Amino acid sequence: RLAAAMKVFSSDACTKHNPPHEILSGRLVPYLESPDRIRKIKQYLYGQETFEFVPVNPDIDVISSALRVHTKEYLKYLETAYEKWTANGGDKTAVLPEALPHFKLCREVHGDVEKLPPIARAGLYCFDLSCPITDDTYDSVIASAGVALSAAEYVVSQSANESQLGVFALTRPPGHHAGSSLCGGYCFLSNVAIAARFIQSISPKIDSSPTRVAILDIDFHHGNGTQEIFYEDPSVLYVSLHADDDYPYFTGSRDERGNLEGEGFNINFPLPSGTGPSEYLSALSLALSEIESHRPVYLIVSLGVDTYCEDPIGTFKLSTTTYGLIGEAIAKVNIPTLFVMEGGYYLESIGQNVGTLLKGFEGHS
Ligand code: OKP
Ligand code: ZN
Repeated sequence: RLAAAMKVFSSDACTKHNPPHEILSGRLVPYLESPDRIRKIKQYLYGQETFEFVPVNPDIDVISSALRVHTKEYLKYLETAYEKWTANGGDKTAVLPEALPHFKLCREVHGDVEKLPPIARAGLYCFDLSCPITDDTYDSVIASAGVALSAAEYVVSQSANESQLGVFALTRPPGHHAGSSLCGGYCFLSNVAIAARFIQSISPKIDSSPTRVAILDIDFHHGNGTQEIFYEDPSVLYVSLHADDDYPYFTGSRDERGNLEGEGFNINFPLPSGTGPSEYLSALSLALSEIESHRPVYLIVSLGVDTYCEDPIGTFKLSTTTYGLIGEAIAKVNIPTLFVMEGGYYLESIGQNVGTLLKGFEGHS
């Protein structure tokens, strides 16, 4: 087959969000999810002939697409939080919650949340402290979703011409921890979920049922947000490989299998700390057979490379070579595939690891 370059969608606005620090294991450290992450990936992919950079489609309505996944209240909050916070004396650096409505603190949040003081309101929409909202955050999260949407549109438009089509959405901030009205784990909007719903909205329905989509999440961490969003939906299969004893700690077990009509359409593969290439590739092959049984029309990959041996917050032992094999294994499913960037924090190798996986998929590793 002719070696056409893989399309890479990106947006400069994805680098704007840049909180100065976070608290990691009790230590105040520079924010790990930095704009340099995607600068490094771009730098590597630019140096390869097999990638072609494409800007986003400005005509896509990102907000309406995000509203298929997230609540109106949450989106409005993300848009206005910084302004209201600073107007009420909050620090100019970023919005960060002071109190969280833990279920042992209160059974429910009473009254009109819009009337809560901005300092209090911040606690309603996050499950950890890793999502500071700066003056630039909203622009970046909308741009990030726009990148995923533009790439998704391209995948659908080209799917008739090429079955083994692969497209890369270079999103940042990442998305797989974000729920329908919840941020956490550096994630604000669920880029992958927004793309999945968009694909279903623009692709022709077969027998009036929604187009089957599968999501394969290979980030080191469990994608609790993606799981939550599709938990009762049989049309979107969620399959995740992740560390069993790590962040976000309270989700990702094998017995989380979906609910109601969605039962059986959520499949978790928790793996032990220290997992190396051969154990990882065996689990991946089980995950891919589950995906094939679902007979999806499209595959979306939540692509994290924090499974790399040198990653500062991961404990797996994958090598750059392993990523080429992962790409090859995914290509064997042989359906149009949208790769969406998630985590990966070892800057020296992040570009090479992402690029090697994508080249493995394209068959020119
Ligand atoms: C995001 B992704 C707590 C910080 C905990 C968050 C890790 C998020 C990983 N303040 N660390 O899945 O790569
Ligand atoms: Zn991760």
